[in-house]
Amino acid sequence: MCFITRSIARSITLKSIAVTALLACSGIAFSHDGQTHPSAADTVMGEVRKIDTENQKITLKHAPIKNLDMPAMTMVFRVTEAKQLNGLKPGDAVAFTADTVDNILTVITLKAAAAK
Ligand SMILES: [Cu+2]
Repeated sequence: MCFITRSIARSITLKSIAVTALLACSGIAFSHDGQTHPSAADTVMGEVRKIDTENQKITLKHAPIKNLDMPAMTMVFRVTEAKQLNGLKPGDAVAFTADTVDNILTVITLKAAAAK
């Protein structure tokens, strides 16, 4: 959409129209804050390795995380709420979404999944 608007703007000699069109484009571009937001489509399969309820942390062996551009690995994530860890134990299969929150890799949604 932006591309077409810019092409039209370039072909029009009236500068004000071109500027208006470019501003409209910027508005569209900046309406997104540039951060990645996990959606249901970004759900990642993982296996619980360690639970640290006190520090709201979980160690997960996870499949590639597309929205974070991260390959499969085992790593520690923060959870947004300690209660997300309720009922989980090492060895459990989980389905989760993760994102960077305040520069910390954080599990956003987390639920037990059927074992593979
Ligand atoms: Cu990782």
